[in-house]
Amino acid sequence: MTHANTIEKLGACPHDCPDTCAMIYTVEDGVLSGLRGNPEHPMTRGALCGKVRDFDRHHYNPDRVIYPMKRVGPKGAGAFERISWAEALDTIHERFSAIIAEHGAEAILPYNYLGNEGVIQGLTVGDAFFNKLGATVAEKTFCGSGSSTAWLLTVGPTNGTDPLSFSESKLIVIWGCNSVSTNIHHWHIVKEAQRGGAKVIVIDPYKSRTAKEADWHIQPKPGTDGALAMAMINVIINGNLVDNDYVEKHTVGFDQLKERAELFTPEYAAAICGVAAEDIRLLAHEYATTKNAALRPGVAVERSAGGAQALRAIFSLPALTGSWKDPGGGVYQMPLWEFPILFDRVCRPDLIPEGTRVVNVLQLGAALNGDLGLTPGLHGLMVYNANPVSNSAETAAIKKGLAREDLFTVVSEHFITDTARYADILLPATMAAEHEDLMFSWGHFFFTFNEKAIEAPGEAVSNAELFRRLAKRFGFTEPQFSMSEIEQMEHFIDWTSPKMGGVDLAGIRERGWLALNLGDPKTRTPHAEGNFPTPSGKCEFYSESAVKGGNFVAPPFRQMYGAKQSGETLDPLPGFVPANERPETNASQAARYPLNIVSPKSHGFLNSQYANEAHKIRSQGEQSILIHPSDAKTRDVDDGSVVRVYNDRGTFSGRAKVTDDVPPGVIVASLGYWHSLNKDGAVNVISSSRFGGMGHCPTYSDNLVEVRIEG
Ligand SMILES: Nc1nc2c(c(=O)[nH]1)N[C@H]1C(S)=C(S)[C@@H](COP(=O)(O)OP(=O)(O)OC[C@H]3O[C@@H](n4cnc5c(=O)[nH]c(N)nc54)[C@H](O)[C@@H]3O)O[C@H]1N2
Ligand SMILES: Nc1nc2c(c(=O)[nH]1)N[C@H]1C(S)=C(S)[C@@H](COP(=O)(O)OP(=O)(O)OC[C@H]3O[C@@H](n4cnc5c(=O)[nH]c(N)nc54)[C@H](O)[C@@H]3O)O[C@H]1N2
Ligand SMILES: [Mo]
Repeated sequence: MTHANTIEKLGACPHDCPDTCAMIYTVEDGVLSGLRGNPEHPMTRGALCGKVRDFDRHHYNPDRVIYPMKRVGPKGAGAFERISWAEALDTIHERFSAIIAEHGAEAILPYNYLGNEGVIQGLTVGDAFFNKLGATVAEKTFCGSGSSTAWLLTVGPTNGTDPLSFSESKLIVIWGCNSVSTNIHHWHIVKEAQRGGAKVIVIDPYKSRTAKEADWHIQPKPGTDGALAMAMINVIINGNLVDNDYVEKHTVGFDQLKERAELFTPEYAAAICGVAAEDIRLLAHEYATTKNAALRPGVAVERSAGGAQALRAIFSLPALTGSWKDPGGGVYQMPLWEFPILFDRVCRPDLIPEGTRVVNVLQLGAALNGDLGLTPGLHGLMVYNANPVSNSAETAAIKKGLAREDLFTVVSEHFITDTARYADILLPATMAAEHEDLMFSWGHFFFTFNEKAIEAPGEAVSNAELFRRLAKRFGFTEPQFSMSEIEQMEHFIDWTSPKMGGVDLAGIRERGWLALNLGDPKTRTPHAEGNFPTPSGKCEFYSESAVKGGNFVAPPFRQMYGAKQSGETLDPLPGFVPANERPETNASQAARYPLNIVSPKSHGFLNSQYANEAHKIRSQGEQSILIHPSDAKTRDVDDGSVVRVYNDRGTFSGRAKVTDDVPPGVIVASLGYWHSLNKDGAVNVISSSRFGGMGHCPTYSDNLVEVRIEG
């Protein structure tokens, strides 16, 4: 029932998730009274996940930060007092200016990620401001950077297979992706294909929700996918399952790949990854001999030392078998390259002073504690769209660094998160229904518009408004610092791109979304005739660019221009790289810490978001530690025991769930729980900040720990 003052606004989910759902907000007398999925949207089809089904309630959470505040207790205690916006901006201006005068602008680091994913309010919202300031350039490689580097080297910046094309697939390999929880709208399509006779294979070290729904679950040890994929290549080549015509016309480096793969017999790979040689043969055979065979690797594959190299091997498979020729063949990865966003206009790399240093924010703890040898050291930090104490690595070191009395920290947030507790100045940020945004997607081919539906509570401002205010206070006069959200959309998108199909901003606002003009998903085969946007125009098994060297962290994870280039070189071919922390590679560490921990996403949280809401914690359950009965037995752990997980980097606790969903030697603890609300700490205290190789990706699946019963 609606009444006279009820209106509807077209919205878009702001979260860092491949699905980017189109929503419809209901507003009654200026109050967000409900929302639902937009049934018109071809990909998200009116369905919302459990996390945002009550998104209206999230907006009215009484714990929200709605006024600027300053810290009044010790760092970390979370005691704040309201101040005015003028005082907040003056304090930031004064403290940043003093740091710049004494140490130079590089002593300031912006730390931001994808708390909000919009083109306007998201990852890149503060880049132009901090570039103008001359701050250290932040390299942000939490997610997708290793897989993107692998993708760009192998097939170039192509969109790959449309997720909607999976309706045509006859064999679907979901590799290191828990689609049931993390990509539900793709999962619906996979399920439909499965009901229509497609075989679904899931490759995951443990029996995830998705693995439980598979026709076949293959269980490699974490971080060993490279061996498995190279063995598939070996079987395909030696079994004469190669599409010779496709390989000849549309690939480079077949002979070198063949040579590299020779070592990886199924027996050799089986000893590394723990999958039986017969199963590897069968997997390769079924993949290569089924027409319309599709691959869906998740972000999780990259999270070990060899993850990105494994992904290069995986991305090579459809060119070997010619599956790019079939609708619903090929690979669905992260189609973010396809969106005609003018990142140079958004980020303004031209404003970066020549030679400005780059710091990778996965190493925030080491950077703050003086362990990276940075000169100048860091004296100012601004965190927005991010919660490093929950989501970064080596978080005990981050907390120690954030507690430094001489560090001036600004945080813009919805809530007093584990990170916000350390802020000197805490600023209130709007939620999605309170601002305008345009969402790209890294999981489908649609732009989605988010209309402002209600006024912000208190004095909360959008990220774009925050940086407008900061730019004004610092006297920056570049035109974009005074553009409204809508003006920025006009300026940041290449509206003339053929992919936009002639639709303008008004057109997107009216409908709520726009399908990029990339062809009918039922028949689409983007690389049937090769046409890979690589330097050779072919699928590059062997990459000349890898040997030449350069900067392999793709934008927008790092703004490439102006900032110092790393000039590294990479292996020209895909392959297997053993994990950093592995019994075979570090015996003394493994003797003390014999268990591999995997820390995937929680079904009921979005990274660390919602993990502070009682009803969301109730439905997700408290922090659990999945452990195999044999590992539990040797440690006197019973189902339901409170256990402590630890290594040299830190310790956290949770409740044991004794289950053979995990294999012996592996434990699973999901991400998101807040330190302040959990029993003690959370999973990333044990995570290493060592990179996983290509693209400086993280190593969340590459950590050894021990478990003991608490008390
Ligand atoms: N162990 C382990 N660690 C991981 C991962 C893992 O799988 N395992 N995954 C990694 C991955 S893939 C990712 S993407 C990162 C995610 O890391 P983050 O991007 O830090 O993740 P979130 O918790 O989604 O968001 C961070 C904060 O942004 C705030 N926020 C949301 N919207 C806005 C806004 O509009 N304005 C402002 N100012 N703030 C806002 C939220 O309140 C939240 O506290 O975590 C990484 N960490
Ligand atoms: N519900 C929910 N959805 C989300 C998010 C969330 O926090 N919650 N976060 C969003 C974000 S930022 C991202 S990046 C995506 C990530 O989505 P996914 O790519 O699905 O990532 P995860 O859930 O971390 O891990 C997926 C699976 O990979 C497995 N895995 C871990 N290590 C390895 C390995 O070495 N090899 C193989 N083969 N498998 C491995 C894990 O056991 C897990 O079951 O999800 C997005 N969607
Ligand atoms: Mo992510």
